[in-house]
Amino acid sequence: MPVSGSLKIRPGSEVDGPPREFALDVCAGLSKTQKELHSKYLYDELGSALFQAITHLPEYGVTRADARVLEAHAGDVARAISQPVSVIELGSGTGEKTWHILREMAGARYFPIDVSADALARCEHDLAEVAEVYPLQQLYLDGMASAVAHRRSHETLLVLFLGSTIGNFERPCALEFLRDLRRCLEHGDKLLLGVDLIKERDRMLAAYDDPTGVTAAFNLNLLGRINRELGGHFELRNFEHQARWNDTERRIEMHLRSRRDQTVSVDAADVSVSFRADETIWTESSHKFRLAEMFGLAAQAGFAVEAQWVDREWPFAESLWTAL
Ligand code: AVI
Repeated sequence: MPVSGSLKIRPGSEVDGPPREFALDVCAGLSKTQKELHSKYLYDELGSALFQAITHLPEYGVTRADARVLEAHAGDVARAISQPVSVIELGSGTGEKTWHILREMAGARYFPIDVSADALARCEHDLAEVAEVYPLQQLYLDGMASAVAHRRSHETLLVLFLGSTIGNFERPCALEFLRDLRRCLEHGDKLLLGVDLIKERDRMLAAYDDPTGVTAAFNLNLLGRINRELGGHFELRNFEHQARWNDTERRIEMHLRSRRDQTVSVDAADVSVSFRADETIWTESSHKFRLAEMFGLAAQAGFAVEAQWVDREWPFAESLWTAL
């Protein structure tokens, strides 16, 4: 039985960036005309737990669709790749969805990359029966560099970037990121990219504004995090979660709307910010894709699309690319 490996970068390295960086980003973001906070700050311990809860919401079909397509086509993915393989997953979490892929690739090495030590520990435990697991607690590209440094000769790399996380990048940044990934790979290596497709507006909006209020809590927690970590003085009840569909940019935007005129200070960021009633803080974008646009995106990033599989229940695609 494959055993878990010992290539680990353990807690202690501040993958979230130090509080100073958080404070500077808060100060810069809240000073803009359209106030904004970077979506990476949504994921502290509570935010990550709330995101986990989102994945179980009946209205949020993304995670289940991703898992269904992977389960149905794990064999097709495995057959498209010459062995031996090392599988590198960006933002693996507990690696639950990847189990099916690894089971089809007997003896593969698996490098899950994530910022959560707890998720990686579970991943290492749960997937040890189907792969040699080498957890990397790092940011995506740092983790890629670590995994690639352990590449063996005659080995193919398969990079997994699932769950439509690429949709959280602004489109030009997504392309830049895919190009950075390509630079880490060799000709013939593969990328499996999960993307959420454009669907009926109401379905998309409900996925980001559920009646249970979990997504609202996920969004508002960002203000709570600023209060806890940076001495912020946000009164959370004075803000309200909003999800909007931006048809021009083809994305869902999450905002926090100020319910009234108010001024809020954040001690560690040394700012005092005034809000007008109805003014918003933009906290996240989730871009949605057309199946056909994947060909252009792949080509611009130095890949060719080899296959695409789409879920029937919730339009979501798994796109398999080959590095040119
Ligand atoms: C992690 N990411 C792909 C999620 C998304 O759908 O954009 C984050 C999320 N935000 C609100 N709900 C889910």
